[in-house]
Amino acid sequence: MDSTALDRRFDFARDLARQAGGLALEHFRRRDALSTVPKGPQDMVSEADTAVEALIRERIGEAFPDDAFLGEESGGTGHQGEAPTWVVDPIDGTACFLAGLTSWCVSIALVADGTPAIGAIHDPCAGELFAARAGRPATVNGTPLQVSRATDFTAGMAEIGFSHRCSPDRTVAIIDRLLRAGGMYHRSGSGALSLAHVAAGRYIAYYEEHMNAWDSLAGVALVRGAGGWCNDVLADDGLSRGAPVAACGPELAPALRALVGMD
Ligand code: LIP
Repeated sequence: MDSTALDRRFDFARDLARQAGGLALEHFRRRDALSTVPKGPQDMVSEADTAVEALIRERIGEAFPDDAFLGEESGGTGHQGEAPTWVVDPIDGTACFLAGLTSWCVSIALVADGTPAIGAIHDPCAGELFAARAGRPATVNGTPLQVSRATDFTAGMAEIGFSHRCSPDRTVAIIDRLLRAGGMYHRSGSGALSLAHVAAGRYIAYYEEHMNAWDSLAGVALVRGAGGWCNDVLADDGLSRGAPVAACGPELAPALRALVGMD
């Protein structure tokens, strides 16, 4: 994709993330009245998720009708991966959202030329808009982001995501190894927002055994735009199948890959 076309989409994505976050926040304030549907253990979808995704999908369709779309709640346009593809989680951290906790966000990514070229993550409760465009520094509210320079796990908290799409065994073993290495784990409930916080240097690392593309791709763009390392989550048909996700600053990457078995 040429630079001008990517710039247009980057400007659009940040504006859309702001607008979608505002709508999500309106629903958050009336969450007790929202209708919800269970999708699985610890996994719900609410009318807020569907309304926010509908807004995002409609605006993208109007602005870039030839681009493809893949959303957590409404699925794909059928040609995702062949054309520039928008990958969207309207509310990442739905369980936290519905519980009245503030650890949730709107996550919008664009995959172009086989890589997460744009990431926009809006945390309306914190008033933070994280943005990444390939080839430029990632930012939060316009300020450049810098990943942690930690060289070992004792230097801060590692965010460990989990969902009941997986067995607990592997994640429990990784947490055990992390603690025995002098590290500390944290789980926020929003993988996208946690990856944004890795990009900001607030967590020294992130790992989750399986993340869907709409949960991970915007955060991956942010981590890389902040000078960090992340595994290739689009390998092995990751756009449709999801993937394990590991992310951190460059100095910690060998230790993180060894801890989670990504050597
Ligand atoms: C969430 C993911 C997170 C995972 C949570 C949940 P959702 O997505 O972002 O990585 O650990 O269990 O799946 O369902 O809130 O959009």
